[in-house]
Formats: sequence, C-alpha cells, structure tokens
Amino acid sequence: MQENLYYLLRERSLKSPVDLGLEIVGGKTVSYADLDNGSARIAKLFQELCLVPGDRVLVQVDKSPQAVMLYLGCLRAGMVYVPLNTAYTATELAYFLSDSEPRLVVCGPQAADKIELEAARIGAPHVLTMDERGAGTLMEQAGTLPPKNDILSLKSGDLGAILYTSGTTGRSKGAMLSHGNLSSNALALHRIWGWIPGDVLIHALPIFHVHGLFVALHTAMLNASRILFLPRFDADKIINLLPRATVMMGVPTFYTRLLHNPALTHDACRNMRLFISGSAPLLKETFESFETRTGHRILERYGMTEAGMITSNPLDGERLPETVGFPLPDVKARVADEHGVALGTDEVGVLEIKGPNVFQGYWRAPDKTQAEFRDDGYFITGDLVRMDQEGRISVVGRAKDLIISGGYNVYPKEVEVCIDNLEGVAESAVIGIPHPDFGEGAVGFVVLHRDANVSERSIKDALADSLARFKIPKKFFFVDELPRNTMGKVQKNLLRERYSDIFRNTGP
Ligand code: MLC
Ligand code: AMP
Repeated sequence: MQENLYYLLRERSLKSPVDLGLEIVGGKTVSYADLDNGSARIAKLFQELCLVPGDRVLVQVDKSPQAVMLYLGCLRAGMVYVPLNTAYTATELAYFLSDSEPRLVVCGPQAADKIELEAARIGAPHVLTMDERGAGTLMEQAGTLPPKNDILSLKSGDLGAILYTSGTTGRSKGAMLSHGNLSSNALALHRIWGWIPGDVLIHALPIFHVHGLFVALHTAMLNASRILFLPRFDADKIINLLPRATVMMGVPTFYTRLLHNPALTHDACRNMRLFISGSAPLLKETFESFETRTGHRILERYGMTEAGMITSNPLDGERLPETVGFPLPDVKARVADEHGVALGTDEVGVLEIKGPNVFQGYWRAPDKTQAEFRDDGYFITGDLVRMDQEGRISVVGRAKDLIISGGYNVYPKEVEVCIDNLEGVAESAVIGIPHPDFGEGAVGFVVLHRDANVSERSIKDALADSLARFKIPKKFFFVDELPRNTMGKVQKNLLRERYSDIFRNTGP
C-alpha cells in the first residue's frame, strides 16, 4: 500500500485542477498544480544529485512557496526533510549539520559561504541556495529539469522529517517523524476541526516548526483550501485578510498582538469560522478579551514536536479557557507520577501518550529515546497536566525546565552554558518570567567573578555569536549569589516569584 504522505496530499489537493493553493499576499497565487510540478522538478534534481531515499535534506530558508515545494519534493522522493529556524546562528547550524549528516543543504544566499565550509567539513556534498522570494540555485537548477512525476512508494513507518527539539541537558535532539505520524495527525485534525469546502486559511506562522509546517499546511492541503500565505506575522495585514478567510492558526502572541490593534472588530471577523491557538498557554484574559471583541471563542489545542497534536478543545462542544481539551480520537492519554503510575481524576502529574502520532525516536540517540518511553510504549511528554472526570486536560506546568517565548522554545540549560563560558562569569541561571507579548520572556541571573568587566550589553553581544536572538534573555540581573536549596540546586522558583512582574509594562 502507498503510505507516502505526498500521495495523500496529491489525492486531496495537489492534483486539483482548481486554481487554489498558496496566495502570496499582494502577489500571485501559486496553485496546487504549480506546487506539484515544482516538487516533481525538485525530485528530479535530487536524482541528478544522486540523493537516495532516507538521505537528509537540511533546510534553513525564509518562508516562500518554493520552500513549500522543497518540503513536498522531499516527501515525494522519500528524502528526510530537516527544517531549521532561520534565526539559528552559524554556531548552532554547525551542530545540526554534523548531527543530521545531510547530503544536501539548502540555505539563504547570504549564509552560503560559511555553510559550504561547514558542509565540506562534515562531507555533505551539496549546498544550494534559496532566498526569501524562493529564487536561488535550487530553483535555477530544478527549473531546467523535467518533472519526475512518480511518488516513491513508502511504508507508514518510513521517515518524512526530523525536527530538532532542544533537550534539557542542552543539546538538541532530532525527533524522527514518519509519514504515518504526519498523515494520521493531519487526517485527525482535518476531521475534528470540521474543515469544509471553501475554507480559507490565514497562514502567518513560520514553516520550520510543527505548527506552521504540519498542522496548518497539511490540514489546509487535505481540504484543497486557499491558503493566504504571509511571510511572517503582521497584525495589520491579517486584519485586512480576515473578511476573506475562515480559519486562522497562531501562537498566543498572535492573538495578544491582534487585540492591541483597534481594527480587530466583530465586523472584521464576520466571515471567520475558527481561530485556533497553540504552542504555548493561551491566557484566560486573552481568550475572554478575544471573545468580547470578536464574538469568537478561540479553540486551544496542545501538541509538541515529538507527537504533533495531542489534544484539542472541541469544535462543537464547550471550548474552555485554560484547558487544552480532549485527546485526539486516536491518541491514548494518561496522567502519571514520576514512576509512570497512573494518577486519578484531577491529580496533577505528567502526561503520557500513545498513538499513531507519536514519533519514531530521537535521531541516533537510542538512550534518549528509551529514557522518554515507558515499557508499555507510552511517551512521557514532560508536561504537567490535570485531567477532569470528562477526560478534559489542562496543562498546569512543565516537569522539564523549558521557557516558551512567543511559541519558540528556549532551554535554560543551553543558554546558561553559553553565559557560563563567558569571561568574568562565575555562574548563571536563566528563567522564564510572564511577558505580556511573548507569554514568557527569558531572564538571566549572573554571578560575576570579582573585578570582572562585564555589562548586560557585553553579555548580549557575546551571546549573539552563538545563540539565536530569541534565546537571548531580554533582561539580565547581576547578583551576588544564586538562591540554592540544601542539595545545592538553584531555586529557580524563588527567582520566578521575586522577579515576577519585571515585564509588566512591556508592550508588544
Ligand atoms: C522574535 N524575537 C523573539 C521572538 N521572536 N524573542 C523571544 N521570543 C520570540 N518568539 C526577538 C527578535 O529576535 C527581536 O530581537 C525581538 O524579539 C523583536 O522581534 P519582533 O519583530 O517583535 O518579533 P517578530 O518577528 O514579530 O516575531 C514574534 C512572533 C514570532 C511571535 C511573531 O516569534 C513567531 O512567529 N512565533 C511563532 C513560533 C512558532 O511557530 N512556534 C510553533 C512551534 S511548534 P532583537 O534582539 O533582534 O531585537 C510547537 C508545537 C505546537 O510548539 O504545539 O504547536
Ligand atoms: P515544541 O517542543 O516546540 O514542540 O513545544 C512543545 C511544548 O509546547 C509542549 O510540550 C508544551 O509544553 C507546550 N505547548 C504546546 N501547546 C500548548 C498549549 N496549548 N498550552 C500549553 N503548553 C503548550
């Protein structure tokens, strides 16, 4: 049986004769047929470059329809797509290159020289470019080739993508997602969110993470929907598009920023059917203000890189703030203590899940994979939740030390290691503090050596060489010592309490 996700997408939309697809705002439409054709030319290019199924294609490019073609080309030809946040620095990229060992790297033209050197170092034979308009050597070369129209026959367990997710110990781990993981999740979401013919999606998310790449694109493509494709979030542009759209997906920051715009009104949302939020907790206050202003109750869902979407508030039933709804129909969920023993109704524990959406393990890290699965196959999410009598889940915290800022994950350990390596620094702690725009903002506490010549500015500048800017703490405090418990562990909860309102007056 043909279980390549591309086959499913092609049946639903890519072979559609209708002139729908990605509408670039203010520009032309790249139809589903164009996407199909572009992906087939890219598949031909892979063949010319002697890539074989299972080879990794590492991609760090801006959002464009051609970037979507590249993703689709990987699916259809059986390559493993490895997307990276465009904010990652050369230092971060060097790690992903050596860990994923791609045969082809596609990057922005400005980064190509540096990346070629790194690629040569690890023996990656090909580096091609793609700019923010989708132009560059990849499309130049693919454009001269005839389309390779076949779709590689795959099994559901074959890998479609590796998405990196940082580990609590600092180093990122590659979550291996199979075609079956991706298609089962897409089909479930398409069904439970009640997609209907004529739905039009506003797509303003980045396409290097689960939310924008899989959840938004796959569900809209399964529906052969028009996708209003914005290069990035822009509140004015989104509000202008609302009267033509029916569905929007975003991280909570999208909704707080929209609420700051007086043009967001009931009338502007008259055509909308569904606003969906996820990737970070949506505050009750945002949920309620949005309903008052627009008449829409945002549908909050919950997921993660390793499993795609896990729970969702109901489309038709009650959508409650501060809950993430029910497990998807094909997902089994339980709340357990640290030993994996199931807890009762309303008790707080770690969410453990099992289902066709759960990933195949961490790339070349069997120990890490084993550590996150129970013997009976349940995956330990690391999120602290409570489940009520009806089975409705609320995320109440995280067992993992993680900050989620504007929907991006920041692992304190990774940032602390970089700060600790700076001259003059004795030690540091990084925590997340409530932030009105980003939900949480990272804050650094630094203990300096005596006579160190270090300032907030010098730390931020030094970190910018090694860390993506969104990971760099927004504020630093220099302290004499870090609060510790009797075991010597830094008491981050005390810091969180003491500094809880430092971002209170920070606007979007
Ligand atoms: C940008 N900056 C951020 C940031 N985004 N800092 C912290 N957190 C963020 N998320 C930095 C910039 O580098 C810049 O720093 C400064 O903040 C101002 O940038 P901006 O122009 O205001 O930011 P903007 O470009 O508007 O981006 C904000 C955003 C964006 C919220 C629109 O971050 C975004 O699109 N987030 C979505 C993330 C996402 O898709 N997550 C899904 C993960 S999947 P400086 O120093 O340069 O001034 C997942 C699973 C699931 O989690 O369940 O979905
Ligand atoms: P990522 O590793 O980037 O996929 O991030 C996944 C994490 O985001 C989850 O483990 C949760 O901690 C968090 N998350 C996603 N959606 C929600 C939500 N609706 N509410 C609270 N946390 C969420």
